[in-house]
Amino acid sequence: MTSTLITNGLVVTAAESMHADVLIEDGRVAALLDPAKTAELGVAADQVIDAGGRIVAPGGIDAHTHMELPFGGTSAADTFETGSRAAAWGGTTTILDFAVQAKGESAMDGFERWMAKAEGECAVDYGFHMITGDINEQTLKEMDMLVDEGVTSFKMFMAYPGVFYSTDGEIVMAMQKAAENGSVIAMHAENGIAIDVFVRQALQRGETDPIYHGLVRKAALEGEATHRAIRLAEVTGAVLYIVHLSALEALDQVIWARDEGRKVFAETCPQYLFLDLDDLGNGFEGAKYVCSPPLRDRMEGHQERLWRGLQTDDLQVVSTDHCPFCMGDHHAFGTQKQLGRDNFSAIPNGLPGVENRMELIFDGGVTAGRIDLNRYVEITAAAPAKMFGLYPKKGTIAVGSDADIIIIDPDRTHTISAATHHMDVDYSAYEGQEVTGKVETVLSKGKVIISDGRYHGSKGDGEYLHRGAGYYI
Ligand code: DUC
Ligand code: ZN
Ligand code: ZN
Repeated sequence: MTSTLITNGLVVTAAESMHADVLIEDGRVAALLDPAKTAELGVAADQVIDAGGRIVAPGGIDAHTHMELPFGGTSAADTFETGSRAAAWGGTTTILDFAVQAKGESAMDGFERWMAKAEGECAVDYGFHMITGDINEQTLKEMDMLVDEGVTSFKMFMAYPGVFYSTDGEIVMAMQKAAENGSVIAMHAENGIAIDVFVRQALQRGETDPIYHGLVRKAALEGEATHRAIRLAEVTGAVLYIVHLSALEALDQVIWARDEGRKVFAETCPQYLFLDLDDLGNGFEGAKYVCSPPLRDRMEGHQERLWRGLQTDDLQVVSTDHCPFCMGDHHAFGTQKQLGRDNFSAIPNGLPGVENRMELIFDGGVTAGRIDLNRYVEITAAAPAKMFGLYPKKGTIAVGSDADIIIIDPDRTHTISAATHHMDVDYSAYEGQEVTGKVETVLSKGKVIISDGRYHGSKGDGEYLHRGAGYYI
C-alpha cells in the first residue's frame, strides 16, 4: 500500500476551504487531518509533499474535448496520448471527450471506435459523451445500450447541416429517449440552416477571410437556437445542457429557462471569456481563432455577461471545446487551417485550450477577484463531476474520492506560449498572455504525474470512466 501526505496547504473544495493535511492511500483520499495533530498522531506516509503557501484543489474536469476529431477533411491534431498529457500539465485530471456516430453508422460502432482510440493512450482518466449524428430507430435503442456502457450524455447539433446536423424532429426523438433513460442532451445551439445562407452570400461577395466566419455566425442565431432547444426540452421533459455558450443572447435564454425552474444548464469556454472578434481579423492569422460558435464582438458586452453568468450560477461549467488544428505543416496531418485559405468556411473549426483552462480561469476568475476559490473549484471540477455522473469519485477532496489533486501557487505568474505548451499544435490561442496562478503539482489517483516542471506519468495511466446518471440541481 503506497501512501502520500500533502501537508501545510489550503485544501479547497466547492463547499469549503480548510487548512488540512491530505492523506492518500492506494490512489484515494484516506483522511483529511488537522495539521496540528498530524505529527501528534504519528501519521506517516511513504511520500510527503509540502504545499505550504499553496492551494490544494481537486483536479480539473474538462467536460468538452475533441481528441483526434475528424473535421473538415482533417483530424484534430492532439491524439488521446498528447492531448491528455497536455491536460495533465495544465491541472486537468479528467477529460470527457465526444465519441462520434457518423451518418449511416451505428452509435455503438462509433463508441467502440472511440474506446479503441483512447484505450492505453491516456495520461488521465477519460469518459465519453456520444455525438448522435444519425437518429433512427436503431440509434434510439443504442442510446439505452450506451447508458449501460457509461455514456450518459448525448450531443446533438443544430449547426453543420449535412455533417452532424439534426432536424428538430430528430432532436425531439432523442430528447424523448433521454428523458426516459435518465441521460442528458448536450446541445450545440446555432441555427446552422440560416447560417449557411449567410455563408453562401458572403462567399459570393468575395468575403473569404476568417473574420467573416465571425460575422456570418450571428449571436442572434445562437440565441434563437438556444431558445428552440429549451422549448424542445420542455415538451419532451429532457434535461438540457447547452455546450460552448458564447453569446449574451443565448445566456438570456438560459437565464429565462432556469428562472422558470427548468432543468437547463450551460457551459462556456475560456475562448469566449478572453478572446473576441478582433482576433479573427488580421488576415489569415485569424484562422487560428476560427471555432463555432465564433468569438464575439467585445463591444457588445458578451464577455462580462459570461463572467457574470459564472458568478450567478446561470452558467455552471467552464470546459474548453479543445479541438486543435495546426496553422503550418507541423506534423503528419499536413496542412489544417490552411484548407480554408481562400474560403473561411473550409477552415477546420476549433482552438487548442485543454492545457490552459485551469490557469486561465484561475487568473481571470480568482486573481481578478471575480470569483472565490470555492466557485473556481465548482465551475472547473465539482459541477461537471456532478452533472456527468462522476461525483464524488471526482470533483472533490473527500475521504474515498480518487486522489486527483492539483497544487497551485496562487502568486506565481507565467506567460502562455506555444514554445512551452505541451499540446501538439503549432500555435497558442493565448500567446503572450500573462497569468497569475500556476499549477505546479498534479496527482492522478494518488500518483504524482507533474512536479518540478516534469511529467512523471505514462501513457495508459488514464482509465475509462463508466459514468452514472448526472445529478441535476
Ligand atoms: N466547434 C468547434 O469549434 N470545433 C469542433 C466542433 C464544434 O462544434
Ligand atoms: Zn459544438
Ligand atoms: Zn465541441
